[in-house]
Amino acid sequence: MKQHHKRFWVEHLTPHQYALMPNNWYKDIIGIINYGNTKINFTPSILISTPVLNENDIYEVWHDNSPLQQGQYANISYRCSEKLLFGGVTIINESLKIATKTAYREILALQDTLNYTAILRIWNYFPAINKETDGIERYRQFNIGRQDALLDCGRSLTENLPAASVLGTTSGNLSIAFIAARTEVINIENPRQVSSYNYPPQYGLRPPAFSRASLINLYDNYILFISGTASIVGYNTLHIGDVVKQTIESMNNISAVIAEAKRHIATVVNIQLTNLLYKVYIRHAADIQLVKSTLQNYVGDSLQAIYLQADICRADLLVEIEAYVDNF
Ligand code: 3EB
Repeated sequence: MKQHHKRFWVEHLTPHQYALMPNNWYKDIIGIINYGNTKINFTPSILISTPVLNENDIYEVWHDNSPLQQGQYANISYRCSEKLLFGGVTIINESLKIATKTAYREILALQDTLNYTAILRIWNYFPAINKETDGIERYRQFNIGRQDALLDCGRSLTENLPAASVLGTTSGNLSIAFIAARTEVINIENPRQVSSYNYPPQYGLRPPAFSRASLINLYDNYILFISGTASIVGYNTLHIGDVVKQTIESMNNISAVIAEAKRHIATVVNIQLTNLLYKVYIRHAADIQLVKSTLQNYVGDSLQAIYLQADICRADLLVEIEAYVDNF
């Protein structure tokens, strides 16, 4: 994805590749998600303890080739351009519910203060996602904090919701990265899946709040962020215990999301499975070869993906896949 005629793009770099970049390369970075162990010296960046499978750390570097400003707002470090705001926030609090509520209130307040109309994409990470404390699973505590913040800030629980991922790390605190935009965002749902905000109460009394993808026209090009996507049809987990079938079902869902994006904007002909940059979260590191070969069969030789070990937000999910693509 390293194509410098683009005004907005992302690339996945190893620490070695990052270290070799020339000095003038850094100037258009709007933010970095730092997967692995070693914290890099860049602001904003967030360190996410999801082991990178069979590799070194990976730096997910987001570029915006227009004038950037850097700032700090409460716990959020950010950079912004005329069109985009990239923020990173880590909150330390014994209560995950309070940490989440704090982070989201700060994010929504910053978005309002700087006048970015919508959050395009948000990545949420915290340890022990499937662990119950005080009789409630931590993913559900996160959902309570997120919904509380949306309500406190007067936001809809069903509209203008970002594409999102929520994954369990091996250590660290609640860490969130987000991208907000001033341009209108098209929120995409998946006709094969019940919308997250309509999940029945068996998945938590306070449902999740995210859209399946977000599509915007940025610098005269459409870009699409696909949320973390799993083996869920309707609202049920399918293929319990079968990582290969879960991978195929996740890809069937991503295919449906792409078709839905084309239903909204017919001209996005280059938004195709073969052009996506994938991030694959695998619960059991030992499953990587099965997941990788299944994806290679599904997508073909052009597959571009990174593989991280992470816990998924339902204990019966073994794999989750997110993706980014532009229409160039
Ligand atoms: C799902 O479809 C799988 O709570 O923001 C994926 C992406 C999932 C985002 C969220 C949850 C979230 O329900 C889990």
